[in-house]
Amino acid sequence: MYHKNKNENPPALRKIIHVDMDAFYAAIEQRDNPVLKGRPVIVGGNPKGRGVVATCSYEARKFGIHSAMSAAQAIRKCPHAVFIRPRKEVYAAVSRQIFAICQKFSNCIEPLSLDEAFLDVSEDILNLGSATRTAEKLLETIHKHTGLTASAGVSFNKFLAKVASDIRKPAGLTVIRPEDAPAFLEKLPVRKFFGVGKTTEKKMHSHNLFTGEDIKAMGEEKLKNLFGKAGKEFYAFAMGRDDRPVMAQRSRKSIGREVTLERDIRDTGAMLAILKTLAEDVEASLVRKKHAGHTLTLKVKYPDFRSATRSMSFPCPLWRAEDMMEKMPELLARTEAGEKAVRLLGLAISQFPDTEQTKGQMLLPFVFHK
Ligand code: TTP
Ligand code: MG
Repeated sequence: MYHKNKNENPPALRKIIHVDMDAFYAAIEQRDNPVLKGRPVIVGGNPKGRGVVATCSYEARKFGIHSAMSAAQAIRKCPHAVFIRPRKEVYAAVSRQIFAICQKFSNCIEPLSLDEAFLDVSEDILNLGSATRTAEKLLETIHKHTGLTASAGVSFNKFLAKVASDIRKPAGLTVIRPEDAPAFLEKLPVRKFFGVGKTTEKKMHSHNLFTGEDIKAMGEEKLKNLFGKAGKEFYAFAMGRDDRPVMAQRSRKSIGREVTLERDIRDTGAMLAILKTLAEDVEASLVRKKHAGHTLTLKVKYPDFRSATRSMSFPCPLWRAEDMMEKMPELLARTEAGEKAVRLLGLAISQFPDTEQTKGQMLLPFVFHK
């Protein structure tokens, strides 16, 4: 018998965005020096020495130039390319600016490099309605604030989101829905699988493994024998399974309070009364530290010790208990509190405008490009 009860629903699929800037270093150079727009630009080490290409503009890629190629070879392929030495400080500052933007779209962000990150957007903190819309808005916002383009992939796990972001580069968005994943994975060349480099690709080819379909057909046991633990993963990926969580870096600074209740309670009115006292404590602490934050998070723990957090972000930083409480019924309604009793309640304010992530923005003027 199936009860229409939240607890018994299968766990919802996650929604993950992978965002990656286009020709990152080269695009910054073209942005900062308009003469370079539309031209082949190579950012890298000395072509007269042993320098290598860090990256190049899409115009230069047409000549077969790519990252890690020797700079000397790159110049031979495209003698009229403009060669530029990296300005790492500038790239790092733009990177911080981009991650600060990402933080407005998700409370769970895993930066992978200067120009790339995963965002878990299962929770729709901006109420945009869908992960696709969130990704569109993210790309738009990055472009508006930095003048640079990025590409994004949206799917229900990290592997698929990352593969997707590469499909329509530059300035592209690709969504792989659960129902489209099997067909997509079957056609996917093995080289695109996470963990498959040149060597593994060769070995796979020698065993007649060319696509996801071949991996699936070989089966887990045989793959494990051939590739060890990685074989098991390749099989899982081919089946559309990848449970790796988006690992938010460093616990972001937050100020919060929580309380374990003497008795479990089910009455939401009573919960709000307790939350109000916690909010007043948080307000006092924020005032003492001269802080205000963009994100309000509610935490509840149920009698079975499972817990849930729900967040909301605001354009203006919050610090008053009154403002926190105005939103609290809505946050509480997004949990199972009430239908279920709770044993712990907590709330926190985070995303302070003066955190490390946003400090980086000060290094560069926050220019709004059309
Ligand atoms: P990538 O995202 O791999 O490349 P990209 O952003 O230049 O181009 P794409 O549009 O294909 O994403 O790397 C990000 C930056 O990292 C890149 O601009 C320069 C730097 N980088 C190196 O310095 N050396 C390397 O070998 C690679 C791959 C990147
Ligand atoms: Mg990139």
